[in-house]
Amino acid sequence: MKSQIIVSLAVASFLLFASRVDAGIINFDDGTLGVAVESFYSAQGVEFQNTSWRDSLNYPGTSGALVIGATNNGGLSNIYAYQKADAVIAKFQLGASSISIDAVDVGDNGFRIDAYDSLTGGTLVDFDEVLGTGFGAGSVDKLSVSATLIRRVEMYQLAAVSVDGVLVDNLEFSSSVNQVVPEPEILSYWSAGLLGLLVRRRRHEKSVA
Ligand SMILES: [Ca+2]
Ligand SMILES: [Ca+2]
Repeated sequence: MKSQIIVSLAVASFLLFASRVDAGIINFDDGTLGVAVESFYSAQGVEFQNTSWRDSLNYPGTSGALVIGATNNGGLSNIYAYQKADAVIAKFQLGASSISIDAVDVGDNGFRIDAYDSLTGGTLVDFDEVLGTGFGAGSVDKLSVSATLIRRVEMYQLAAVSVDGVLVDNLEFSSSVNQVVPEPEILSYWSAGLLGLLVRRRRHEKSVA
């Protein structure tokens, strides 16, 4: 009976810890202004490409002092402006089933997020887009994509009708349960528990023999 309880606890704790890598939120406020994000959030399962921290300008809808924008924006005079060829890219190691971001200050250049099923290339599995007016002062739009498996998202302005820019903040993502891969330390924790159980059982068998 006791060993059954221990097994149940081991399995329950394994599932509990495994589910922790199942979802995440990144507010980008732990970075450094002007620096490239790249692999800064790889422990949370996300790697960025052509992405740098930018000043949030305390615009409504942003969190804290920092947001993200394109490292290389194709030479546009506004560092908050970038189009499809210079998209901000996020790659998900485990694969995500739903992803959302806050697009702040989207004006008539619009903004779009494309979701793909591969780290490079692949098939477009979902997209979301928004179009504002003027320079988009005060606007806050949550863009979201969902699919069975998303490995990469690309974010960019739809058009360049003006020098207007956009601020991207608060990335939220979740993975479908069958794509959850436990971290190595969780596996070792779990196997140590099982080993302890086997030793106990042996001792028990010896004592009754
Ligand atoms: Ca932020
Ligand atoms: Ca704007």
